[in-house]
Amino acid sequence: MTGAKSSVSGRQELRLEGLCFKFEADTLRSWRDAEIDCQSDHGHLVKLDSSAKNELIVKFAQELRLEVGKLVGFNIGAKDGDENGHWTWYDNTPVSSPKWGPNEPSGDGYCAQILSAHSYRWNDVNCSDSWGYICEIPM
Ligand SMILES: [Ca+2]
Ligand SMILES: [Ca+2]
Repeated sequence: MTGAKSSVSGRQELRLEGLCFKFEADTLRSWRDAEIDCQSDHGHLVKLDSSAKNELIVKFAQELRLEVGKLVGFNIGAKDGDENGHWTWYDNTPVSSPKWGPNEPSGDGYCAQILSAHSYRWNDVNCSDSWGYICEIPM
């Protein structure tokens, strides 16, 4: 899978198959505030519901090369809001192909991100912590 890339005022964008993925690395927000920001663009936090899509997003995150000297994380759309160990997307569909990093989910939070320290595999994290995030917006 490949997609067209563009940069718009500090945001990195990747377009693919009717979707625009916006990588926000500079403005850090909690999971909920990030989702609200995505909704203001008529989207949601990214739904990584296939391996191919996950790989595309991870590859793009790695190419941003933001990890030099700093821990970089992007919140994604998976959440376990009712804290029962079953992760879901914004539309309550179950997360069927999670790409957790080593020893994750470690139980230290109920929101998911992709984390540089895990080569951008998934990490469960405290929903109140502020991180970068990735929105998925239909074009
Ligand atoms: Ca749940
Ligand atoms: Ca964790």
